[in-house]
Amino acid sequence: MAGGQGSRLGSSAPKGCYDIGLPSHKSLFQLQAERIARLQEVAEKEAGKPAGSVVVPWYIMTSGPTRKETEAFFNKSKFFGLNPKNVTFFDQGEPGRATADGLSLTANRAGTLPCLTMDGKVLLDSTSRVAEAPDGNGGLYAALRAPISSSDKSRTVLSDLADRKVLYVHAYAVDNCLVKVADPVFIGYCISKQVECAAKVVPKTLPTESVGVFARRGDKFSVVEYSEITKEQAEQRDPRTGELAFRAGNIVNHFYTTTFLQHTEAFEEELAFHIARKKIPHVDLESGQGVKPAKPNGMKLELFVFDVFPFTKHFAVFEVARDEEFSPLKNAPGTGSDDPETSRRDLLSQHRRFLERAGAVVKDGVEIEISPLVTYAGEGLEAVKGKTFTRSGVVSSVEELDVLAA
Ligand code: UD2
Repeated sequence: MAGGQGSRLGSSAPKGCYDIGLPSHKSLFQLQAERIARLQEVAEKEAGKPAGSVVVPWYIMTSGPTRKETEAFFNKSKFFGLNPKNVTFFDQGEPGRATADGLSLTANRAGTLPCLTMDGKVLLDSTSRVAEAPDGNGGLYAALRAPISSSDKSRTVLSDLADRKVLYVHAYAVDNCLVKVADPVFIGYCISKQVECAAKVVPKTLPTESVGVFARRGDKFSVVEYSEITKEQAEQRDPRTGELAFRAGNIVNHFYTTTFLQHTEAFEEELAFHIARKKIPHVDLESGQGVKPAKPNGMKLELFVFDVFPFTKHFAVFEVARDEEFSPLKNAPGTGSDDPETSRRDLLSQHRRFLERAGAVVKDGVEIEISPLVTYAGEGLEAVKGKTFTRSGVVSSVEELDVLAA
């Protein structure tokens, strides 16, 4: 899911293109692409299949102007070594695609929704156009059914998954530098549990952390978003342990069976629109002049990707370690949390742990970045056992680790 506008980060480029300042200066997209490449290789070795025979297809959802820039970035980077046939870009939708009959209030058709004033009136973007915004990451489900390209209307993400006989899908937020793309442990767990949907969670420790939390509403499990939970609920603690009562923190890391994704249309109209109060540029109806508000002046309507969970019969939650799997890039440099510096810090400390777990010593202050092409989750580093690293560096092969440790 890479359709967010990334407004908090303050960068105009699509988030996946962002350079978090690693020694290699790899973008988030490159890290994810190389994890896919490594995973295909590990799967081939495990299954005793020839090189290049295992394919993990990658579907990237963009919205509005980020589509063109994202495709250009992949073309310039030669798809980071992946076969372009296995990388598909698809649109969540773009502003201005409201249907001919005026507003497409059912997000399915446009991937966007009109922006409203605080009392529910439609805002105009220009004297002749309604102000719109992407309809939230819940727009994913309709986007999976929309034609991928204007040339072949019949080809959609769902039809491509069916053609490739893909049974299971891993969906994740582009902004998490630690994301284990298509994590075989998570997918294996979900298959063993025979669930239709699942979500990875990390233990929430701060009541104010901007993550949704899993909770039961009636007899259904769902996620209560951080922007909608009450202060009391967020601060409620388990009397036995003192931990937060609602501590299963959602990290936009979900599993689906392809079958489930094919059926979401049946209940999609029941998905609620969530209100986000934001600063929305618009036209002043009196003067006809454009207005750039200094504080939130209107409402954006969003669909949330996790709102399908209550519609499942079998659902699982899989808790993972935060330092191994979750470091989102949300804020501008220097913010101090969920920013490029914390992403860089968390990725490099994970690589340090990979080396130490493999039996190496890494001197304080030494930063070693290991390409995902070498290791997906710390495997395959036996060669560093007993070695000591005193110099920082970026390594793209096990041999280069040897040189660095010398
Ligand atoms: C999301 C989760 C929140 C928590 C948090 C952790 C949802 C609804 N909320 O909140 O529970 O897990 O992340 O970081 O998932 N996106 C689109 N299209 C859109 C809007 C967003 O593709 O119209 C993508 C966006 O590119 C990103 C992901 O969805 O990859 C999460 O979007 P966000 O960063 O705006 O969500 P946030 O941080 O408010």
